[in-house]
Amino acid sequence: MAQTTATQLGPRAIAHVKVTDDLPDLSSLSNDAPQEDLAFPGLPPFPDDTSTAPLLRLNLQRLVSHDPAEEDRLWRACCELGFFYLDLRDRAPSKRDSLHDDREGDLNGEALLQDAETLFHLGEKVFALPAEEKQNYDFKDQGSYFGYKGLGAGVVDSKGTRDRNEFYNISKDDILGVGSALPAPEVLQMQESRALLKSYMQRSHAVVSLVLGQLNEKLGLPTGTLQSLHRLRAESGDQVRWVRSPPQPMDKRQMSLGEHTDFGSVTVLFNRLGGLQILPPNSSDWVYVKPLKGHCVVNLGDAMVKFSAGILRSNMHRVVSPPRGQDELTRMSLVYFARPEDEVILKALEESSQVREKRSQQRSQGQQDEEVISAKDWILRRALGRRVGGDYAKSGGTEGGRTKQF
Ligand SMILES: O=C(O)CCC(=O)C(=O)O
Repeated sequence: MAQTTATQLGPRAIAHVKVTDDLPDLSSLSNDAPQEDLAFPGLPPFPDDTSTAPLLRLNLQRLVSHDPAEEDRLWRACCELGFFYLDLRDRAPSKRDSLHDDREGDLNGEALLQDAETLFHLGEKVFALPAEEKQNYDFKDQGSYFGYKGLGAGVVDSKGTRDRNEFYNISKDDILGVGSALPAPEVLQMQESRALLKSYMQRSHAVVSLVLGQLNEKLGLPTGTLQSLHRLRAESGDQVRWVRSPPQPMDKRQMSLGEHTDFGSVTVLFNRLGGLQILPPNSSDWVYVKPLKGHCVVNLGDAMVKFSAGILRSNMHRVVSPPRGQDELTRMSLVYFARPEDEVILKALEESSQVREKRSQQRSQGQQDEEVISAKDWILRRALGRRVGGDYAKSGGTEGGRTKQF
């Protein structure tokens, strides 16, 4: 019998990350194994003998204080893998730490961790609603990807194989009052829930802005360029998502969420059980990303690939059954997807000489100019293409050939 995610929050020790050491081109990202106990209390341990992805472990406080070595590591992680851990611990909680404060721009890792933990519980309440009630909030037929998607209502491949997860997407614009409010179950309409979601969105967005600011600098873009395409209070497809995957029978396992690159700019992800896997560059072996307590996983999406003409990487990932020992549990994850503002055209930012140079190399090699498409249309096309009855062929992103997408 599946356990709920409440059980994903309790004590147990995990020794340390086993860093995969046989991946080509990633040597500079390996050997970053934490020596401390970063296990999730109460959960069966992530198995020590399972290969894990060589994500760099970056530290929020060091990035905030512009530690040059940490900024270099961020750049490397974003160019070589497009995925990294971010250690959110240790920052003294803000003095005005109330859900009712308006904290745009507030970077507070501990408070973000706390919001994420509380949101895991709220997510459980949403998924515990009767199936027919949840179904009222599936807005696919109205051309929206916000709201609920039932178990098996998405596809994981071009053959139309059904997914094995349910998820609920909540629009940032709805919660911040930038756009119109969508119908939602009562538990999400409560003032307390909306305040929590608002806090989590603002804090996640602050992390995203920090990452964008540092990438902006490394790309040599005019100050504030990337941040100006991702203003918190501008209309965008930013959303919070809970993903819930029940355990699968051992002999009938398949992907819970199909392989993909993220559609948007920067993703902030919290999970407690294994299941997320990435396909490292130049490798055909999928490897688990081991969840670490006190950390989120950050990854770049296709918009960053397009803005940087492929200098930055959005990596393929998917969700499968958790590894041995964790595979009888229901898995839940919590995601903040940051996307460019709706009207932003996804194209190389040639104000950067690095990007201009890269584009000129690509043109000289015969690569066509990119398709002219707004962030809104790109995300809609990709998200709805993965629903049952959608156009799967149109759901692809920049992964189709890193050298072809422009
Ligand atoms: O559940 C996870 O760990 C990842 C979720 C994900 O990749 C997605 O929702 O796009």
